[in-house]
Amino acid sequence: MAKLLSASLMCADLLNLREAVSQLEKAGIDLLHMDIMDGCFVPNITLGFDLINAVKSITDIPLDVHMMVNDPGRFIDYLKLDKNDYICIHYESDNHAQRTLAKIRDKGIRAGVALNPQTPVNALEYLTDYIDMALVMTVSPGFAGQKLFAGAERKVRQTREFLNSSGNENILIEVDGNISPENGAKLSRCGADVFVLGTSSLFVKDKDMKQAAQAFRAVL
Ligand code: S6P
Ligand code: MG
Repeated sequence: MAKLLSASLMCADLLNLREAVSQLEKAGIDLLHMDIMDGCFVPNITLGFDLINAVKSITDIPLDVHMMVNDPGRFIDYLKLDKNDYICIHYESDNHAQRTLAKIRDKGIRAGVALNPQTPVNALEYLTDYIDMALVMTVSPGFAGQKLFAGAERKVRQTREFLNSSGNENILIEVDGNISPENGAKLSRCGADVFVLGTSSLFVKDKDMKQAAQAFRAVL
């Protein structure tokens, strides 16, 4: 499966987002990772629906929306996305995750489910018919600049084994949190397909984004 790079826009220069998107296009980035937080499910607030829809209107790079909000089903209609985009909701945030995932798919958008570090892989078991992507959090969500959690490699390996042995090898595994080139290389070998690039790789002061993206791809 092709390996995909997803740039985390909350780590970009928020006062120059149009320029950041244009640079990411030139760098050949595959997806734009958009973090939505509500200050309740996670202790932070980041990108909002209007901003995300505005970014969608200026680029052809598909969006990879990561919802870290309680009851995400309430908000799906606010996002103006299409068949190339993803919306990931957290398993832990939704008592009716199956219904919400089906709703995302009914709108013609790709669906994903995200797991916090301590959530077991078998949470995916009855959701595989409703998802295109499993987002394995490699840090507890809420902030950029954290350290990879101790079980990250084992969890990605287990997730890949679970998906392959249940006939779901087409479901992508995304990893998010402290994805440096070194951690990306390790997690790629464990079976990760989509890499969220933030302050550990792409958004580093004085670093050229195109070169950083090329260097990251080279280690996968
Ligand atoms: C935060 C959010 C992430 C971060 C990304 C930052 O929980 O979901 O997408 O933006 O992890 O990357 P880094 O390299 O600073 O950890
Ligand atoms: Mg994220």
